[in-house]
Amino acid sequence: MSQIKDSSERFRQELMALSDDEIFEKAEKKLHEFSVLMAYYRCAMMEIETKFNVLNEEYSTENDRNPISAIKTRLKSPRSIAEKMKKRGFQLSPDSIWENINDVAGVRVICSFTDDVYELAEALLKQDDITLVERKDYIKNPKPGGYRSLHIIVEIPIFLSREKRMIKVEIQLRTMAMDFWASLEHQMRYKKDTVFTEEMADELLNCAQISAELDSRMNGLWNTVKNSKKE
Ligand code: 0O2
Repeated sequence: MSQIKDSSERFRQELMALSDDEIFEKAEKKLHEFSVLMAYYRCAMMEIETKFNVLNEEYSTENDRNPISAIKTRLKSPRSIAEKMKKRGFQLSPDSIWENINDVAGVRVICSFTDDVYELAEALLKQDDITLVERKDYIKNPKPGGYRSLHIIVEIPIFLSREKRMIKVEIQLRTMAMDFWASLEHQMRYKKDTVFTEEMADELLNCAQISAELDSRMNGLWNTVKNSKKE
């Protein structure tokens, strides 16, 4: 932390020595670098979204069903990037964001069944332009609050006119039930000007267990349906 304080102080002193025009020029340059970086993340996010749309299309033609009910993409806001960098003690610069933040680009894939979550993740990871950086299975090991999802961080190349760049994207794969719980939990837990008590947290955890039970039963039923044959 003291390193950041020192570099902010140095930055402040450097700025004080500059004219208004020079400050404007410096700010414009940084803003441009940041916009370029965000454009790279946006491109990588689009590529991942397309890959899942292709897989969904293939399932639809081969198995007559769509395992994906929705795909959502989001680019982390500049404020939220800045807060994360500050919290982790990193300097706020495009290079540092590039090196230290894995979830600037986020893709959420909402599936029908738990089996679909794992099948889609494996199908993506098998593709030869995808590199797995990190995998966190919060379905097999839910978070203490009850959150469930499969998180994978991957690197994917984007091809620009003069170069190829490897970009990190965080992918969250979950069922509709997991998404339902996570969306409502987020609304309740982070509602401004309200208190979130231990009893409320317990009730949410209870709801997460009911939702996990529902997923498990639906997945079991789905396997029975798949294996049944018409006479
Ligand atoms: P947003 O806007 O949703 O992206 P990280 O902070 O990602 O570097 P961490 O804490 O190990 O490191 O990440 P984790 O827990 O694997 O994944 C963080 C993201 O997962 C969150 O992103 C949420 O999207 C989701 N998530 C994790 N835990 C919970 C939870 O308990 N409830 C809900 N509703 N979502 C959760 P952000 O950055 O919080 O925001």
